[in-house]
Amino acid sequence: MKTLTYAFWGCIAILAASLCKVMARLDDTRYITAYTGLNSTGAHYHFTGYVPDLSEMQMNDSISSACGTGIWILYDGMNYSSNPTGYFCSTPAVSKCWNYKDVCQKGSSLRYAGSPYGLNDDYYNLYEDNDFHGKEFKGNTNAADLGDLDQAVSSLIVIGQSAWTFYSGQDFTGVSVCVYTNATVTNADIELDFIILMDMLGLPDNSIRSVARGCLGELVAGAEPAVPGPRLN
Ligand SMILES: [Ca+2]
Ligand SMILES: [Ca+2]
Repeated sequence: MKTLTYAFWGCIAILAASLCKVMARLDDTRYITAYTGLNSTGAHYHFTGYVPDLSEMQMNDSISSACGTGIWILYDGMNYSSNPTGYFCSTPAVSKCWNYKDVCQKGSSLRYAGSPYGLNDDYYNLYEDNDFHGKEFKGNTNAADLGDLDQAVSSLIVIGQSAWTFYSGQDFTGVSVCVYTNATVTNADIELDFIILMDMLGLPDNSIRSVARGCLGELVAGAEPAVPGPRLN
């Protein structure tokens, strides 16, 4: 149902927004509630999945603030801005509210990075263009080739506690780079580990052709590895 909701479930209209936040469950369910006004005010819509066209919810170019859990990416254009010149805005969060900067208040599509199941499950998202724009190839298992994104990946996000190794050749061959997560957001006992790479660090753009779980690479990006090796950042 395409319903524009004006009052949060369980919150009586006269209650302050802060009380509604207290009532919200603190768990690891990924969601984003987007508001047309700053500070969680105005019309709002609760999202749990990909939204290629926010106009279907009457939220195109109108999101000013949000509350949520996960790494949600808001794009200037529809369909995740296949034109990579558009901006993107993202706020990794666990049960947190934020305002979007002015430049981010023209969002037309929305999607998350990470597993569709557990918030902090080991997972990778590979994107066709810089800044997480365009098509994606994603998963939680080894991939000997990247399908449509073969020699096309320009940015990536890794979530969870496993390292992943990215190769310049199909079938886990060629030059390899190992990527660990390097940042964490927490709230109570809920944890979200991630690394956001807007370019490919030591590998040339559009060079990734396969990916394997674990740190099997010659070069390392992200958090300090257990066995020190050459580092890229
Ligand atoms: Ca827009
Ligand atoms: Ca590319």
